[in-house]
Amino acid sequence: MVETFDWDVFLQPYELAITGFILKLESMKKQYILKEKKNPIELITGRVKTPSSILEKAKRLQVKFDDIPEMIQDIGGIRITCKYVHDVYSVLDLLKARKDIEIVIIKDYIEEPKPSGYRSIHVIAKYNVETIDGQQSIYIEFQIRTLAMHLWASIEHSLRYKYFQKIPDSIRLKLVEASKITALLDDGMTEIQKEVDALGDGSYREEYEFAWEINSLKKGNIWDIQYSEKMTIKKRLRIC
Ligand code: 0O2
Repeated sequence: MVETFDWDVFLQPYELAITGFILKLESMKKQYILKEKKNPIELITGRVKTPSSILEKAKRLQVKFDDIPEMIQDIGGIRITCKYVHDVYSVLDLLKARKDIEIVIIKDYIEEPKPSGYRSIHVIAKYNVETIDGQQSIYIEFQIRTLAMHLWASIEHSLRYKYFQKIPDSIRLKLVEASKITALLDDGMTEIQKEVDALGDGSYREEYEFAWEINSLKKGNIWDIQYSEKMTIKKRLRIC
């Protein structure tokens, strides 16, 4: 059964969903920038698990092959990275307000980090994909985290692979300590942001943050923005 299984056909709706969602979220980010509102989204990435990674997870969780679509709920994953912890919760609210997904589970590993030290918010949602055979409901996992949480998770994730999921105790303990430091870093950054907000005159702050976003546009981070829109914004800020 597994040998003859057509993974391309199976994974196609997930690829469609992830590509589509990245676009939708990039568009939200663009709207914040164009409307000169505080943008909580820093980076949006996505991936579809490989067949070997799906099978490895199914084996680890003792999930039968036919139950994979129902039981492995992170085959399609979207990761949203933010600057501040309060931005993470703003993005969570944005997802909650969306009509095109049905949220099934929210796991708050910021409020309660995993024993490994992992911190993030996971949202499992149902999403309907239009296929030539009609609508297909699939699960997507959204991971929302700060840049500091992401730094820790990326390093820990690669160590898990290096040590085949069995990180030596001494390193595991150091990772837990490092995770606590990233939490302190997040708190420290929020403090700084609050102080800047309290000190600064609002118009200066917005202008500054807007200029920062425009810089991102110039660097091509938001590549789908119309050239004419870019020029209007640049002229307004006199950064042409
Ligand atoms: P990849 O390469 O990202 O696909 P559960 O604990 O089962 O109730 P959870 O945590 O949502 O719920 O599920 P799971 O299956 O443990 O983890 C899903 C994904 O979350 C992982 O995918 C990781 O991306 C991330 N993750 C969860 N826990 C950790 C952790 O302790 N460290 C790191 N670095 N990432 C974690 P995959 O399949 O591991 O890999």
